[in-house]
Amino acid sequence: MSFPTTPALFSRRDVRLADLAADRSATLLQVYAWMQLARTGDNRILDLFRQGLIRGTVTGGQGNEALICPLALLADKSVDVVSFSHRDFGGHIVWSDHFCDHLAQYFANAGSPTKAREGNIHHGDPKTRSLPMISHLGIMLSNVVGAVDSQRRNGRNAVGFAFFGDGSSSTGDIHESMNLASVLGVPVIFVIENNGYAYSTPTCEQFVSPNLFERARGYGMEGFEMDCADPENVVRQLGAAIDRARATARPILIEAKTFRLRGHAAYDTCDYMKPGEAEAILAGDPMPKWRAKLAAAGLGAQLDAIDAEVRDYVETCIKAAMALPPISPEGMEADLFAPDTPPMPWTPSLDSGGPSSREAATENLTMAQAINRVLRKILSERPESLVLGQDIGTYGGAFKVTEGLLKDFGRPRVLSTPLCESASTGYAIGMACIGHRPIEEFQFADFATDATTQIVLNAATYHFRAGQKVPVVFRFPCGGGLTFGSFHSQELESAYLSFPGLKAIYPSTPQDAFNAFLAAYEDDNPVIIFEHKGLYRRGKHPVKWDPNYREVWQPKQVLSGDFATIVTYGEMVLHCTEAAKYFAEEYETTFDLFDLRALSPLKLDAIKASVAKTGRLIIVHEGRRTHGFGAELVSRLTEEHFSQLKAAPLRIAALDLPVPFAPELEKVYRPSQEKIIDAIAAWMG
Ligand SMILES: Cc1ncc(C[n+]2csc(CCOP(=O)(O)OP(=O)(O)O)c2C)c(N)n1
Ligand SMILES: [Mg+2]
Repeated sequence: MSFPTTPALFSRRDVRLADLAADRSATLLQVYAWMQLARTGDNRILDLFRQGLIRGTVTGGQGNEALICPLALLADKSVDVVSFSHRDFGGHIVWSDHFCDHLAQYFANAGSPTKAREGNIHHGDPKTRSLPMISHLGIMLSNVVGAVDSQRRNGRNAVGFAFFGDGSSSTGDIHESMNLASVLGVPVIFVIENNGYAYSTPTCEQFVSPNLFERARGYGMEGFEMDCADPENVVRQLGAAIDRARATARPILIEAKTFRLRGHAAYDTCDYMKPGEAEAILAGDPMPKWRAKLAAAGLGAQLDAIDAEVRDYVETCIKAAMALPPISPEGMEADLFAPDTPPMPWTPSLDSGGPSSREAATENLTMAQAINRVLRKILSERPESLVLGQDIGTYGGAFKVTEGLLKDFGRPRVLSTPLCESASTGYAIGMACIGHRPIEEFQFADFATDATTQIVLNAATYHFRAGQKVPVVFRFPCGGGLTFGSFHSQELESAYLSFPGLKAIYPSTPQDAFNAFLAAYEDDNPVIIFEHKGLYRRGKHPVKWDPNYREVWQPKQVLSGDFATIVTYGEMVLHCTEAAKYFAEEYETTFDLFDLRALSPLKLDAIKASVAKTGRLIIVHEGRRTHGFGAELVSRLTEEHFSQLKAAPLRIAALDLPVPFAPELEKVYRPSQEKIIDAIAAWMG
């Protein structure tokens, strides 16, 4: 795409404190020029929205320029990490890319950096560590923490910038992220853009203590207030803070007093304000005041020249960006997942030359041991790997699956996190955006619900909306039968996999678990591994290095027969195998039995062929029936062979209840070998 030549005025995107000392006027004019470009851009975007040429909505940054332009100019854009918010158009245009790229994002045409899959300011530039925001406020903070930590682990002296408004300051993720950054010692500058309102809600309805920056003390970090009426003041205060964060590797909280000059968004009439209030806010606009100050200092002619050049440049760029062709839907489905990559060069043995290398060809291991061994292998052979989760270090995890890893690989590669599922997950996502490949353990799969936004809306959508690979493995210890009750026993596959963009494997044997980790680890997409807790120590089984470990993405035929096709996964594979053996012995009735293994993407060809052969289908899973995974399987497996079916498909699943606690109740709730036999027998009629 050929865009208008960028004027010399905008050829420099950096300002350092030393520049102010060396040539104060030139430096302030440079800051002014970028602020004027941001303001003019924002104003014109608003006009174009009102003309119906931009869709969705626009949340203008008018009033925020004096914060965001100096900040982006001061950042070291060769190493630093940022995630701009919905008021930060000025930051985007300084950080990277041509002004037209940012406009094309609003026009949602072929030039859009998100391929028009995201609207207005939901873009970034992952290749320069500008992490595109999702709407959910607060979510991006922990991504910045993880990305900065990734940079620093790779020897780059990076600082991060994470933004939130006075309203967003009330979310839980803000707290989790600041605490995490402080505990881990990650130098992120958390910037509260306090503009007095969140949508229509004034700060007095948002929090009680008037000084948000004072929260910093509670997190053990420095905090201060910054008046953004004077950009020179911002350059000086912010520049010094960035230097401190970089030198000390400590986070800082800055409460920036900024302005929201145009209400919340394009459609906001501000009628929730007191009479005259909106006008008073507009009158407080720092831009004309600062301009007058600079003009009074003798820079009037230069300012006039800048204003004229900005006006022309913005109009030329709008024309160029508007002239781009409309977006094509081509490739949209293919882009959901990052493409497959070649296998990693694993040592062809269970272990590696790591701290506990053993050369045995085959060993008998429990599933917990197999996972421990494969984590060791990954940590030994892949320097970009790390494992994280609650209590996974000295304690070895709630199920002792990570036992001994801390001793052998040390912190921070084996990282016990504070109790903060959302921020830990966001941290892992941020690391994955930079080049690390984290493996995150949830203590129980149930607690992943606290990280749902990070998993299903952030990680899972990243490649689709930004072309960014997010290689994270999420370990979900799941399933019931252990008297753990409603909040420690659930099967969550249908909930999570109803969102696009996640891969998932649910192994039923120690060998498959070993293989699943290698296959998931080297995948460039977020992958959930469901680990049934009841299988962790269900006997020892042979495990060996399997060069075909990627076959775990395909179903495995466990038994062959002709009466019906049984499809299942997880612990139910064991129950179904026993049930099928019973029918073979007692009734001379045999089944094709498939262990699905990969729940996403579904690979159903072999199973469809089996259904075509047997004409009967039985789905067994431990999760609940309604909206359960079986509904999707039945539909997909019968739609092609519906008229050839000899019987209605049978679904065996849990009751539509929370998982009850007492063993007598849980037995009734969950499928068991006996219940599977009874259900099939009744169905056979
Ligand atoms: C978690 C979440 N809840 C609600 C919204 C809808 N929303 C978008 S912006 C906004 C107001 C945010 O206020 P503040 O954090 O002060 O930022 P400002 O818009 O003032 O810059 C709301 C409620 C959202 N994006 N995310
Ligand atoms: Mg606000």
